[in-house]
Amino acid sequence: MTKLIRVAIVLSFFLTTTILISREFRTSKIPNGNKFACANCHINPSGGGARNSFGKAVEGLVSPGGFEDFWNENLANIDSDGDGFTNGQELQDPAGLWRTGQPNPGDINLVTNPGDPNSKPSTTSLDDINLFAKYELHNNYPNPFNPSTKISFTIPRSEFVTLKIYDIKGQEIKTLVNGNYPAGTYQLEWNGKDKNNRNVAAGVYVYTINAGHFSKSARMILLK
Ligand SMILES: [Ca+2]
Repeated sequence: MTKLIRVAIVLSFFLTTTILISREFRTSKIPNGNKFACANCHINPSGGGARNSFGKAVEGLVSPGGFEDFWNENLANIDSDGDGFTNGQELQDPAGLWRTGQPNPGDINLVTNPGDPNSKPSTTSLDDINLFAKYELHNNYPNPFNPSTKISFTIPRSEFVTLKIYDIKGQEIKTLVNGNYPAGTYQLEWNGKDKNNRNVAAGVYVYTINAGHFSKSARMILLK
């Protein structure tokens, strides 16, 4: 055996090992990973290949040296492929609570792929998770943030909605939403600019939604 072939064999062993560990790590951290494995993160439905939009969102949440759980409410709230259904809705775990090894919160046969815009939850699946059952102002993501963050809300029926951002003194900074919206979940992005399009200072900001009789506020932190 030539030295070159031996080097190639050793190299291929390490490459293969690295890929397998990487896949196992990622798929064990997302809901239903046992059933769908890489299909949730890759373009090829049988696993492997380039990452789809959900795979990219997952990868973006892995901290540089950290291997902590990243499936959580924030990732569940993102609509990776922009088809109007959050990752949590598509994976039958809207709150991002499910962990590998725990009982599945939804019907595993109704789980769709949050990276594929052609894969949408069925009507049955949406009924099961009671999609628009209540008013909700979801946590912004990321938080803390710089330079921008996403804020989403859910309304169970058509409402006139306002969503405004205030500084810690209660002064209005920006109106993100002001209009009629049909039932559904919506996501806005705040770019850290005030109503005059000026960058605001680092600090704590409050966002408040009013929709019908529903009102809720939450805090977020702009870091610079
Ligand atoms: Ca989606």
